[in-house]
Amino acid sequence: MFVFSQAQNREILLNKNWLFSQKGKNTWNKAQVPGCVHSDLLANKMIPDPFYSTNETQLQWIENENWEYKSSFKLSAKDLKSERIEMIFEGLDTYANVYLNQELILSANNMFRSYSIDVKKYLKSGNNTLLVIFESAVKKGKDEAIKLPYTLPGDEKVFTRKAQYQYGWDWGPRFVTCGIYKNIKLKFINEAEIENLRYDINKLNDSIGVFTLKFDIHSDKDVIYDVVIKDATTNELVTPVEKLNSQFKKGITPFAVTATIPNPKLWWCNGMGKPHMYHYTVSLVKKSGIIATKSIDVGLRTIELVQQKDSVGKSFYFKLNGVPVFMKGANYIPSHSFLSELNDNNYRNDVALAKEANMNMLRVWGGGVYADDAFYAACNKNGILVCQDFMFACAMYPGDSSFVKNVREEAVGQVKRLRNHPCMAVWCGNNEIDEGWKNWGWQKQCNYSKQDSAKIWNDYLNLFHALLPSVVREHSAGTDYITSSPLIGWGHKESLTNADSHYWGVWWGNEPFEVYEKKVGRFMSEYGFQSMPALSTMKTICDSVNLHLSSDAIKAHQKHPTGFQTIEKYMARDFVIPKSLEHYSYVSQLLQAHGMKTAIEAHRRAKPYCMGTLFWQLNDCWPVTSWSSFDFYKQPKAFYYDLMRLYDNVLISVIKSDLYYECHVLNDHPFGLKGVFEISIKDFFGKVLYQKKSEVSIQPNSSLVYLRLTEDELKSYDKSACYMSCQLLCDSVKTKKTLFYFVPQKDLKLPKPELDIKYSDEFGSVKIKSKNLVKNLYIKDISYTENNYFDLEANEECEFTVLPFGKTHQKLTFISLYDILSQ
Ligand code: BMA
Repeated sequence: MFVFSQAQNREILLNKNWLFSQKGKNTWNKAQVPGCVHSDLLANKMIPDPFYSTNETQLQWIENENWEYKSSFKLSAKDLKSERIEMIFEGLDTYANVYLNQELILSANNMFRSYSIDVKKYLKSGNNTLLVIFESAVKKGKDEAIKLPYTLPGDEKVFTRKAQYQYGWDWGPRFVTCGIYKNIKLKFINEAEIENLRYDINKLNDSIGVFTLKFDIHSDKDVIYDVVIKDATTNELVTPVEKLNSQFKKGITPFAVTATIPNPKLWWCNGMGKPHMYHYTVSLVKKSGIIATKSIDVGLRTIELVQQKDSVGKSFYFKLNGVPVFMKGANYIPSHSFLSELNDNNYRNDVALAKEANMNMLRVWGGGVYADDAFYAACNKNGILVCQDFMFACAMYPGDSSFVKNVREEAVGQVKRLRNHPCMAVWCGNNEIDEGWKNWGWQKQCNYSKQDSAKIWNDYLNLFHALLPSVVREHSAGTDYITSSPLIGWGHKESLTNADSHYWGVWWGNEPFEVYEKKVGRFMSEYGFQSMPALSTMKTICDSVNLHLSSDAIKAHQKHPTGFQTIEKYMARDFVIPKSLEHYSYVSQLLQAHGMKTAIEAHRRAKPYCMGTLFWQLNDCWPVTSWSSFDFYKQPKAFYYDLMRLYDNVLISVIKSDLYYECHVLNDHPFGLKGVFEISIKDFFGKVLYQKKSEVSIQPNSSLVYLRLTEDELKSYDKSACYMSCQLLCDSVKTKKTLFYFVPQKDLKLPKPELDIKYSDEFGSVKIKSKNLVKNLYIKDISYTENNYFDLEANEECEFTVLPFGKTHQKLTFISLYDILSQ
């Protein structure tokens, strides 16, 4: 048992006592750190809610102003005796001049970097002042843009290393904010420090795991310490005895210890096993006690992106611990327009929702931010692999030496920060820039000369083909890197035979959902369809008078230029267009769910040709109509609930081919399944018209076609009044039922639901039953339960736990597809 040494290093947070003012106005108001100017203006009631109604438009002036933040803190003479004192800025957004006691100590220009400054010589005993002046990123960007002889697609935003979505996106508002968006700390250093704690896996198989823990010891003087490395779970010493007592010269000394684990527990992604992690602590100890201590989680796994030429093109799949795994997941954007509003719990919650939906991969998209540590920690813990973009998206970036140097610093910092998270599967240079340059007409639109084009492309190659992969190689050796996602635009047939694919022929190209069945690539890393958020979410952006599709408020929360027209065009194909906004939102969600089901089932049926499906997009950054699976307030959409079935390891997928109705059973489990498969065709009142029931066995990681029915076999049934119910009953795993309808939703002859609802006061439990089929039963205004928007078969009872009602329980209200078809 060691005690901490008196002299050990310590940190204080400098997040208190901040005031802010518009530069030049000298009117100081309270500010939050971490925070940003928009949140501070709102908290001081100086602006209206940026997310409400059309307020976004009237708040654009903020981005053109400079903003000042100031605070003060006291230090004692004893504090100043520390050998070194560092001020650490974990995140400044973005162009920030920092003055400590009126001396300029930092000019920051990258929100993705953290800065550490030796400030001892500027500090004094008593009161110290800090002033941070943020210059308008928009103006700075524009100043840079005019220095170039050509225009870069992406305008002023590409010159600034700042979250690109802040400049507006097709799902996000334009709020180019600024501020101290992460902690500021002051660190008093008297003793050595442990830096760059990391590990390399040297050997890994079922019988042995060998890895090396590495770190640097940073000391301002020559010292002798015990370096105590312990397994935090068993408390066993890992440092070999001969290495315990070591001498360190002034400066930075690398230290490494190799550990061996017999029969290691591997880190597995969700659905494949447990995401096991080993925990270690590293401490520097001398007689007076512990000088410094750090901990690290070690996830023993190998991950490899396999891109191999084959008879069709080139594969694109991940092997985890040597096993090819089909990736099921989504694209992740920042969960708020104002990043400092997010805390660790928000990140954990997003990852938990991904896990509950049976995902095993998230792609952190390049137009947002490298997520906070809490996000990656949650991914490690929940077995969610991460496909990580560097923060560049849909634009061309400058290539001058100061920009490139800035990017290098950013990349080194981020790669070092993230390299030891077992969730990290691959780094990707950017989002859709290769595709944009080659297919989106930029070169014509911007009227480039041959030389301009050559220069811009060369700058691209320098960043994404040279600099970034070299940083990954240097600081995270062994981690895969791809230059751009996707490499080939969706208009080219090679996009379906090589590399990963963003398929936007549905939505952007207006192609019907059925096209998803044909356009299946090797790894579908983007595709998607919009829907409206729930009415309760829309109520937060306008009053009841404006709750209609043509109100300015609702339109302002749709950022795609033809978003509502596109939704309606698709809606008319399969559904009846509803009259009220509430019904419209409900049907838009069913429509999205229908489209995504078509895509995901096709991707999964195409395994192993296709080895992954990541839809666009998991989440939202404000209340908006978008491609998200759950909205800004974490209200799941209909599609989200279906993901639990679509991404389950066992999926039953029914399709209509030219000749047959086929029922596929897909098994992603690494083990085989035995069970009874039951298919029934039923009418809407529960009468069984057809049934097949038999024993099946499905090999590990494979699929089978269980049944083919011809049109002829079904000709005696009214296909608008019956459906197919398919279920695999297995002892070893619980599987989900799939219901298949033969005609478009608008043609279904649905009966009026006859719901029998039983409330139980105590536990908030509700039992619902109906005499006939209820299609897409949506229970309104409840917080998340494990199911909603589901089909309730005739005489089937379902039970829910909703928020406890207590004695005064409020009656639940519902919408079902019948309400729309009968309107
Ligand atoms: C994808 C993304 C985003 C965009 C989305 C929807 O290509 O990379 O740029 O928001 O399409 O249009």
